[in-house]
Amino acid sequence: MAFWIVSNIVLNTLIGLSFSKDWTKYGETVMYNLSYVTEIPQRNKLVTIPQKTTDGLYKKIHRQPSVLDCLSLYEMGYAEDGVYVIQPSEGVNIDVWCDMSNGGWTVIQRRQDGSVDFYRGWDEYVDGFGITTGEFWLGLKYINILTTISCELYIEMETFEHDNVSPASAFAEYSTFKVNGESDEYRLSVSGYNGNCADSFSNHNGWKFSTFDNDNDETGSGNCAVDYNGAWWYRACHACNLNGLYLGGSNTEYGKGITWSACWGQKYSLKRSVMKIHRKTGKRKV
Ligand SMILES: [Ca+2]
Ligand SMILES: [Ca+2]
Repeated sequence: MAFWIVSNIVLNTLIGLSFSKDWTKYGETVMYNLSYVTEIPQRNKLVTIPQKTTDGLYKKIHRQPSVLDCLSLYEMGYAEDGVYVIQPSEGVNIDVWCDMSNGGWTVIQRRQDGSVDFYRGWDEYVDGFGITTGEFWLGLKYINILTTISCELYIEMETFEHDNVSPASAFAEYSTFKVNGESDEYRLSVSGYNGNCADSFSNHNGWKFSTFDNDNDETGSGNCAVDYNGAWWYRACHACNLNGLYLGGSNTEYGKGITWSACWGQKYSLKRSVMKIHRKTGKRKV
């Protein structure tokens, strides 16, 4: 066991500490180098929170199980962006990327380099996939749990500098964002747009999630997920496709890329997109 753990640390170091969802399966038995373990006064039952150290290793920090999301951690004083474990409901421990710079946002999707394939089926979209430090989809079942408490959504979007398109980047935020549970096939509620370009998401409000192997879209036998190589709350079919193909800027594949049509049309695939949520009942950094 000890040897395996050491090997795992070495392996993680070699692969640049790609910090995947697999962390939680090591649970509380993980024995990282004790010099990286910080004990914090505890109440109640413990959960573990790994945090990246300056040398790239992860330390365990013990905390009480009131860590609903990144906002909880932010309010506890964690100020560094990075991977943390949260417990959005009892017995559900997941590692997430926390954007602390902007006040404790829980990131649910990130595209930035095309290193992760997002054209995947239902089960993977439910469970989540990718690398928490890189490109990933958190998972519909977790997004559902997180949004059972009233949340807002913030989307960051960025184009390729060399394309010189306008605007070069944009944000879109929604004062209401909720994803229903599996029995309702993760139906979307999104409204209350504010942003600095234009809204391409509100007209997906009220639709179920669709993948190439679970067609819940507004078309008949056609399947938007197949036609547009993504997975989304498709209608017939989309105004934005943030889980589309990483096509790297201007392209001829109408609607198949990472698109946000109201700003850049259906033939421009973004360099970067980040979707993150924030519980509305907590304090927010201004
Ligand atoms: Ca279905
Ligand atoms: Ca269909």
